Amino acid sequence: MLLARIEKPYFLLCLVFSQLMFVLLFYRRGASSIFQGIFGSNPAWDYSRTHDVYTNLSFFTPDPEAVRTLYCPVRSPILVGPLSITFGRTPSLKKIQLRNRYVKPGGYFSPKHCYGRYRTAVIIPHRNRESHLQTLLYYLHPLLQRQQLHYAIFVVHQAGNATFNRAKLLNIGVREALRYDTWDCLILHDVDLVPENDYNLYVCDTSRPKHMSSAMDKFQYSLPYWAYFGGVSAVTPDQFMKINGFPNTYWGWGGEDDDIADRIRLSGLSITRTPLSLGRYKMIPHDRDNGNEENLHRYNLLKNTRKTWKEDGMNSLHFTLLSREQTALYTNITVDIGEAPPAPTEDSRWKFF
Ligand code: UD2
Ligand code: MN
Repeated sequence: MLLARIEKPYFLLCLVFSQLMFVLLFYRRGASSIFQGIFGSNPAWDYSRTHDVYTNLSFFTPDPEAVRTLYCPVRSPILVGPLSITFGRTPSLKKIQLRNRYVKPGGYFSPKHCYGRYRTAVIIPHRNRESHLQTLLYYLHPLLQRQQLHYAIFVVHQAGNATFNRAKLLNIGVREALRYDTWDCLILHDVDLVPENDYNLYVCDTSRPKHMSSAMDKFQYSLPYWAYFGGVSAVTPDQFMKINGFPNTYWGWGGEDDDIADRIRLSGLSITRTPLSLGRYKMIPHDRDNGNEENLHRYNLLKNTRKTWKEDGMNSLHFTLLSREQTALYTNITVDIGEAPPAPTEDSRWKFF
């Protein structure tokens, strides 16, 4: 019966086609997301049973007798999984400081019992979102400590009222973070995204840029589209330099995340993604900020990424550093990044078509 069917050419064609589609899907989205698509979300994590984000931190009470001799294990033994996250009252800086007694000025931390195996810099672009920043610090510090990382948090603050430029601030954050220390991993992190599971490790994949916020509550815990690269991502310094960093030319909301995904592809790399069951984030609800209006030129810019990515990025980054400050919970870098160029006139706009 099967043999008779196989002899029919259209049946063979269908078979080959469906196998090709399957291989393509595997390659693009990873096996785990396909299984999740078919069987629903991974039952291994029960997000209805969550843990306090400060669980197990007493483990870090330093023992004056202890001598650090070994590297921390690859997977920290004190992780707890799904976390309780609520966005009620903003935790005060004082409270966050009290609960994170071993975080050093500049937002540095190094495990006390072992040598941190991974060195991670978290970089946050910021303006006028102090309450979001405090909420993120309240949740992120204990999570990173439980992961036993050697880490620091850098906040790059755009001074003035010019249009916001997320990608350029991230470029600056990388350049500055690398002046302070050597890092295995750079985590580019929106200020308003809080991770829901401490098994979502803040470390890099050494062969591919990693998109970490694959499942956000604002998109019903699914990926909005397959090339999506917004929110939280992790790249090694080498990967970041290979893609010439992020574009400096996207002013206002939108487009820069797609440009980054494009430059990853154009430089010969590909994206890996944290599985949907793990890459879960809650976004602190907010309206669009003043000074971060939708970037209406983004589609024109995106059409040209292929031509521009080698000239627009880390190798064309200019800014004025206004201050570097080691606050109790993070390193604050304040910069003047200039202004968006004047909007193209009607005449020049036509040249794109
Ligand atoms: C989405 C993406 C984000 C980025 C953006 C388009 C998610 C969760 N995130 O964010 O990564 O691609 O679209 O540009 O889908 N910010 C400030 N002050 C401002 C404006 C922005 O600090 O006045 C920072 C802050 O870190 C914020 C980030 O820029 O999280 C992105 O801006 P957004 O949160 O307003 O945009 P959103 O949520 O649509
Ligand atoms: Mn947001």
